[in-house]
Amino acid sequence: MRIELNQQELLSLYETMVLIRRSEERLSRLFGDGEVPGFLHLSIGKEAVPVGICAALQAGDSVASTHRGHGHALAKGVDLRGFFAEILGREEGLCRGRGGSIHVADLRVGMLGANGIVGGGLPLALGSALAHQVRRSGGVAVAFFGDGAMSEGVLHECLNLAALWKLPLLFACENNGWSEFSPLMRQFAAQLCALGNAFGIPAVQVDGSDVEAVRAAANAMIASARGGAGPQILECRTFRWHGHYEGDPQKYRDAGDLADARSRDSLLVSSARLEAMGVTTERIRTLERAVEARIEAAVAAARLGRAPDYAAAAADVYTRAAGGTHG
Ligand SMILES: Cc1ncc(C[n+]2csc(CCOP(=O)(O)OP(=O)(O)O)c2C)c(N)n1
Ligand SMILES: [Mg+2]
Repeated sequence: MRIELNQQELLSLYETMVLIRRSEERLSRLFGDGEVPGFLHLSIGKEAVPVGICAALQAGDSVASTHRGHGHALAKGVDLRGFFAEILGREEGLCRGRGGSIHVADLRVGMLGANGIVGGGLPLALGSALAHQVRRSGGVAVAFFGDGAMSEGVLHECLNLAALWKLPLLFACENNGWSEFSPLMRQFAAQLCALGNAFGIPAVQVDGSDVEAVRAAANAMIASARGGAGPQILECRTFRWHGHYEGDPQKYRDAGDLADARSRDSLLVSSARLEAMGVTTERIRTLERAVEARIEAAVAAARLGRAPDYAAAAADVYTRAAGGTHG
């Protein structure tokens, strides 16, 4: 499935993919230098999935993410400085430095949050889709999830409710074939598309390295969901270039698998298409350099940011209900 994007549209998608790739490469180095507190899960290799899907969304739509959520946040349009400040644990961060990489959220742009619980974003997106439906907002919610969530009961429950209530919800599976250190075939006995059939939910598989193919499929499915046709499943076959987490020695993975992962680089797929459309290499490099400069500025600003005040660590964790007795 393909729709013709013009040069400008494809350049814009390419720019966001470069933003995600370079941001994560920068984060990898910052992590190596001890500047990132906590764990870091990078999405290098699957940039085309969030970019293709979020390009098909409107401003009022919402997305729920996973533990590998940097691409979802950036593609949904969170502020880059707030993003780096958050991951570096600064008060100026999107969640005032309290969430870090695995809990980046910004409700102002419909980014409901990265999530440390496998499958945890699914019911959040389901609830958001229900809110869109009840409020007649015309909005759609997207639940990003990995293949690791296929065997979680919560996916099956969400498929059921979404189908039953005809919710405007896109189930966006990022199938990279790995769940931590185990291959998919050791974890899930069925096929996601077949699971969709069981619930009467249309399901499509797409090459997750081709941003145009992802966008075309997402466009059609999101338009159907928005139009009242109920939930849709988009399974994107994609790759995880890095380890499960930064620092993972990947002893469980052989060289052939890594080479396979790198063989379909979404950035190369799209830059080759751009060049075939007549965009010069120089124009592409200029765009990349501008993105890199934005990232360096965001890192520099984050480094100058304030560490959260320890005394206020519990602020926003508990709240007192008006007139209630619960602390
Ligand atoms: C409910 C739950 N079970 C187990 C874990 C531990 N865990 C963290 S990430 C992960 C693998 C997730 O794989 P997948 O969903 O395919 O995402 P990927 O890392 O491949 O992007 C697991 C099992 C968890 N965080 N939550
Ligand atoms: Mg996976």
